[in-house]
Amino acid sequence: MTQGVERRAGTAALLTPVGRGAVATIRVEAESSQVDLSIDELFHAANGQALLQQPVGRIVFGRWGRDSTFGEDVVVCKRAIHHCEIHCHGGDAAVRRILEDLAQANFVTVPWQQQLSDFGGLLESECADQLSRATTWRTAEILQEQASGVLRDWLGKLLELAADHSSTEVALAQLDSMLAWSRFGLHLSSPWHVVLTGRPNVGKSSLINALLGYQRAIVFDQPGTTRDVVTAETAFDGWPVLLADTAGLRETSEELEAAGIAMARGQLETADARLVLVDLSQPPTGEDEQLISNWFDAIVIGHKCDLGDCWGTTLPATAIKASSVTGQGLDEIQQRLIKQVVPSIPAAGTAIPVNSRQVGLLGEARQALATGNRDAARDALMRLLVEPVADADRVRDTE
Ligand SMILES: Nc1nc2c(ncn2[C@@H]2O[C@H](COP(=O)(O)OP(=O)(O)OP(=O)(O)O)[C@@H](O)[C@H]2O)c(=O)[nH]1
Ligand SMILES: [Mg+2]
Repeated sequence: MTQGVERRAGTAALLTPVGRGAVATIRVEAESSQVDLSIDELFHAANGQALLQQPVGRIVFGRWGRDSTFGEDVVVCKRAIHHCEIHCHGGDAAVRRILEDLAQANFVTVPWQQQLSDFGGLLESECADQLSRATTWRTAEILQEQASGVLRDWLGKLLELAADHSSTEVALAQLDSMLAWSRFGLHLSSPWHVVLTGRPNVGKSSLINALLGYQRAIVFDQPGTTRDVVTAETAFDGWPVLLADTAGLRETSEELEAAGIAMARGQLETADARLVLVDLSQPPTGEDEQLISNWFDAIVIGHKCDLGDCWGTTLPATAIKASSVTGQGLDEIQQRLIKQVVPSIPAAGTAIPVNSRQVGLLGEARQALATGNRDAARDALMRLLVEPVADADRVRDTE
């Protein structure tokens, strides 16, 4: 082990997002109960007691710095015998100063994810990392559940099943049901991507604005208005969705419009769901019909239904008649979209992988178990809990 590692008193991590805020929080985690001793030189409690004497959970006001007369006002709370939180002014200077003082007291500054992983476990740290990216209560709740033990408990039971020869089938079934939530799990921290497409002027930009409830995209009565891909994030029924408005699809010799159309096609290929719009006030064209048949799993919208219906029975029976002017059909579009991207909702307590590393390792474990390689399956499952130290890190640690 390196000398630096031996001398280390612990770690300090900034919990609040980088940048200015009203209050910043620094979490200090000592490798022993040294958190009291090392911080006592730096923290002067208003109640005159040393940190060692302050009970766990008490919120203590005081000043920070070797010279308390010029110190920062802070609030310190011992959360456990070896870990405390320092709440200070949210500006960069106060945070930098406290972290520098802690570094002098041999508390290494680390990202919060690493601190959590060192002391709380890799799985929990990964879930918390995804939780910090969640944009809705609904997704945050599910991630919180994974972080608070659901994933770890499931894994513990699976390791037992995988070790027992007679339980291979059960273990495989468990892995399959877990892997079935992969796409869902990855979307808890990143929105489902929904692309609106259709011929020029069918009302794609108008519909994206109506769904968002504000004017995000330019609407104009001339075809070929939208060129770039215009995106906006929103949530339907608590599920995060990224809506993308694209250039109207048509043959064109205009270079700029053609570039927009190429981008639109690229977006369509990779989308999680597609809305194909047709203009009900105009008779169907070959381009409309081709779009509908190319994207057979898309939700078809018979748009501008307030202007009459030139389509009649040509409109697919499953299409939704909608109008961005009257608001007709907007609720149904949202419901249908959500049904498509979230066809089922996990019951409380369901274990769900939340990042691609977890999905990859579960896939590896499944593959290994299916081919009778019990050791490799166990290895992949164990790596969910602890990543082996890379060779380069091991060399550095022994220097
Ligand atoms: N009556 C009626 N008019 C609409 C509706 N939706 C859009 N429009 C009109 O249709 C025209 C084109 O709307 P846009 O939203 O710009 O159409 P677009 O599909 O984005 O057009 P491009 O960007 O050129 O491909 C505008 O004049 C809108 O006001 C609707 O539901 N009802
Ligand atoms: Mg447009």
